[in-house]
Amino acid sequence: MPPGPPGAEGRTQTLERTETKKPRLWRVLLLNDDYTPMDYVVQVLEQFFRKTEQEAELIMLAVHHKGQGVAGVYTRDVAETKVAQVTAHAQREGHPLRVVAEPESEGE
Ligand code: TYC
Repeated sequence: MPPGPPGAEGRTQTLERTETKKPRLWRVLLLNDDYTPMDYVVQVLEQFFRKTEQEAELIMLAVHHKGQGVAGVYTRDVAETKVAQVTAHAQREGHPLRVVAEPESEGE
């Protein structure tokens, strides 16, 4: 028998919770490759991730040197849309740029 007050058997109880949970956020990562032009990556960061030119250059160079870097952090839907939009744009332009989304771990 489920726990609950006597006489409540078979009835559904709704427990109230006033605390709200924040949705887990997702990182959109740019991956380095040898062919995508640096200027194009900077343009993508400005256009799709709303970075200033200076921010975009720093992120692009970090990706170039370290292999990957965070372009932005969003809810899952927005992150997946960014991945799809940037991947499609790069393909149309003939660049092999790869973009992926990954969840931040709990508490991050
Ligand atoms: N490594 C590329 C080059 O030397 C530049 C680059 C940076 C490519 C970031 C992809 O996500 C990237 N032209």
